[in-house]
Parts: sequence; C-alpha cells; structure tokens
Amino acid sequence: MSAEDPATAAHRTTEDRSEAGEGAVALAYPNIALVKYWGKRDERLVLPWTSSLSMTLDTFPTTTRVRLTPRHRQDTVTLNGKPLDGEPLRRVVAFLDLVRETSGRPARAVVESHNTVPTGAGLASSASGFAALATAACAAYGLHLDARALSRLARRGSGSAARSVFGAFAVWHAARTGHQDPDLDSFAEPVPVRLDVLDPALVIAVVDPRPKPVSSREAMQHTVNTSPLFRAWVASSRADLAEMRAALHGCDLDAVGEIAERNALGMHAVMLAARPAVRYLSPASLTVLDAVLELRRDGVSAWATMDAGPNVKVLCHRAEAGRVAGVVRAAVTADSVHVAGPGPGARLLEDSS
Ligand code: 2P0
Repeated sequence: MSAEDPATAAHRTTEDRSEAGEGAVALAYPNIALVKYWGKRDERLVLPWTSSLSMTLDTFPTTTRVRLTPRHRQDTVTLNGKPLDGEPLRRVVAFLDLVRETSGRPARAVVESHNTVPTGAGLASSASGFAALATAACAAYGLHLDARALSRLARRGSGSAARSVFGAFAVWHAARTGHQDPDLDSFAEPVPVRLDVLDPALVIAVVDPRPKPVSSREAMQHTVNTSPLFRAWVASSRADLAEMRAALHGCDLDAVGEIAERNALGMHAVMLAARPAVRYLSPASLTVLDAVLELRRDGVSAWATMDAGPNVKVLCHRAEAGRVAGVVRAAVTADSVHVAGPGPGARLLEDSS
C-alpha cells in the first residue's frame, strides 16, 4: 500500500473527485438547555412553542463525515460503525433531502458519524449529531450558509441542534421578529457572557446510560397534545428566559442556577401531567437532587437540570466542580460523573478528503 502523492492529489479533476466522493468532516458538541425546549407548534418545520437557552459543552463531541456518492441510489448512514435503520435513518435521509433540495445537487451520500456520548440517554446526542451533520453536509454539497442559516437548517434535523451550531451560551428563538415566514424567523444566536466571571461548569451524573424508552420527539408532542399544564409552561418559560438573560448578563451564577433548576422541574411537571404521564426521572435522579440541595445548604452554589432521561447535570462554579462531582458520586452509584465547561460551536475539520 502506498500513500497518494500530494501533488497527484492536488491535480485530481472534479470528475475524479466526485467518483472518489466529495466530502467533508465536521465536529459538534452537545448542549444542555438552562431554559428548555419542550413542544413544537409545527412538527414538519420543527418550530417550537417557546424559545430556549443553552450552554454548549466541551465534552462528548460528535464527528460526522459526509461523502457524496453520485452512483448510489440510496444514502448509507452509520453511527459508531453500525448501519442506522428505521426512524433514525429516515430522519437523516429526510435531512439530506432538504440539503439536496436547497443545493440543487441530487447525489446520495455516505454518512459516518461517531458519538462519544451515550446515544438517546437525554445527553443531547441529537443536538451534536445534527449540528455536525448540517455542517458537514453543507460543505459536501457546496452550500455556503452563514451561522444563522446553518442553525436554521440544523433545527430541521433536531430542534436542539440549532443551538449547538454556536459555542458557549446560545438562545434559540421560537420566532425572532414575527417575520411572515416562520421558518426564516426561528434560529439560534450567541448570548454574550463573560465566561471568566461566570466561571460555569456542569457536573454530569450518568445514572443510567441506556437509551430512553420514549424518544423526546414523541414525548414532547404527547405533552403538547395531552398535558393540561402546557399553556402554563409556555407562559412561565417566557418569563424564565427573560430572567435568565438578565442573570447571565449580570454573571450571577446563583440566579442562573435557580432559574435553570425551576425551569427543568417545571418541564418535568408538565410531562408528568400528560395523559398518560411521561416520566424520565428515576429514584437515582431524585437522590442527586437531594445531594444538590444538601450542597446548597453547605454554601456551595449547585443547581440541577434534567432532560429527557434520568441523568442529572449540576451547574456550579468550575472551581467547585471537583467537590460537587465527589458529592454526587458518593450519593449514587452513578455509572460515571463528568465535568464539562463551555465548549466551541460546530466546525469543519481539516481532513475533508
Ligand atoms: C432541550 N430537549 O431544550 C430539551 C430539554 C430535551 C429536554 O431538545 O424533536 O432531540 O429532534 O426537535 O432536540 C430534546 O429534543 O427534539 C431536547 P427534536 P430534540 O434541550
């Protein structure tokens, strides 16, 4: 086996390249919402009822390669080396169809994605997954989008992916300006925060890494359709977002944590009121919540948030993350406890061969 001479590679023609497969590789990180997204007003366009705000992490990235294969009649998608099928495959193919329609290039693709986070366990794997896919697919299909347009596109794959296009803190607008085309009006953008002053960390307690029994997509629509508390959730979420922005602007971690914790508990309350109830929290989740309460009683700024799964993320100061992780680890037989800080937005990697 001999490596290709770089000079030869540089002189390959466009035709040669498309035979070999034009491609791109992208990296994106998950995000954890401090003001949650739970409920769509338009399922096809993935338009949410409420705006949400999150922190993109610096751990658990997804790397995705997209290679065009004009001679193939179908897309091929693998996740961690295993072929996707069923609903997960359908979602990726529908997303690629959207990219094909927008770019005017009908070629099918081979998608290879690698997640470093447990998939489907409420640890935001679809956020990093679709942010990486959107970034790589745009490059592979020659679509030049600015970050806002890229976040709009990523949104169509998975709502929370719109936020992972950006690093650190980002807000995803349900509707930014009341523009007559709601698709154009719902995108994410960065929320400027003085990270050195806020000094945030999330201690992630993986109490159960197994995929959730009900997908968040299904669970949130069931909540919209049946929970009598849903209207109240929409109203309280709007108020939480306004207060969260002020707390972030003031670099007030206690206020950020207090709003995040009540917002997460409110989301779970709305789910619990659905008929039948959607219950993601487990006894271990509640044990971690008790430990967090105990930490606060001891004067540690620690606040919990939970997504569509039993795992708990504890917001605290980076300087205290080791202590918080120790307390959480002692409280539950957590599979693993990780400390994450604010991470970067989605980006293309150099190796785009
Ligand atoms: C969030 N979650 O704001 C909320 C909190 C889970 C709980 O966004 O249907 O995978 O693909 O738009 O983005 C999970 O929902 O749902 C989610 P779809 P997604 O992070």
